[in-house]
Amino acid sequence: MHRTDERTVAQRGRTIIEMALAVSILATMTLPVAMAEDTGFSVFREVAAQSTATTKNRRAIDKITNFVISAGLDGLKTLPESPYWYDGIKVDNLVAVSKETANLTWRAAKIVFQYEPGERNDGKDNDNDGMIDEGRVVVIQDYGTLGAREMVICSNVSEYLEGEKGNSADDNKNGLVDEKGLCFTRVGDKLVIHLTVLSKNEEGGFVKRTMSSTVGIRN
Ligand SMILES: [Ca+2]
Ligand SMILES: [Ca+2]
Ligand SMILES: [Ca+2]
Repeated sequence: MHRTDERTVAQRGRTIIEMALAVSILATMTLPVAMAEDTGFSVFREVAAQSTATTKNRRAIDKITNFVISAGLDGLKTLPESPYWYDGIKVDNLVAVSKETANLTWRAAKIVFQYEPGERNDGKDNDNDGMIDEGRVVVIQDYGTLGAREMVICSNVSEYLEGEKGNSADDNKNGLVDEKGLCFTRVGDKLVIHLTVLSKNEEGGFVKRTMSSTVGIRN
């Protein structure tokens, strides 16, 4: 009986050691798989955030471009050319066409970069959304009148165009100095529009997307 008990104890001891080894080996095999899956999801989330930012930017710059194309741009012909740039432009917005006379009614409008409500140009994140000094693109209809109305075209616009800083230098080497995340420049008979938007990713950081568009200024 005594020997039998000793064997039983020894067998149990081996079983426990074998189980511990098996768990250890399993953990060693599983860890890289888990790490790979985590890395895979991380890459997937980053790609998804980049895709969202790209879509957001494309929609925004399409809206800006369409607004500019449909406007009267005579006032832009005399704008000083690049390297001058503008974070807003005034245009004439077509608001009505008379059925009887075919006369066109134009009203002044402005499309412009503004800091987000609650955000100030002070290098701090005043509205606690993780972005510093971020802005938006706004169209102001009936600009300069008591009936002026604002319409937001795009939010979370970067304060400066991608790669640029507010340091009196052309950091992103595009010929413009300290240009905003929305900026317009005239190059001959063309108006060039640049836009950088921010989108949050899963890690709490931001993805930047920048696009440009060119519109002919009518003669
Ligand atoms: Ca701020
Ligand atoms: Ca902010
Ligand atoms: Ca620049």
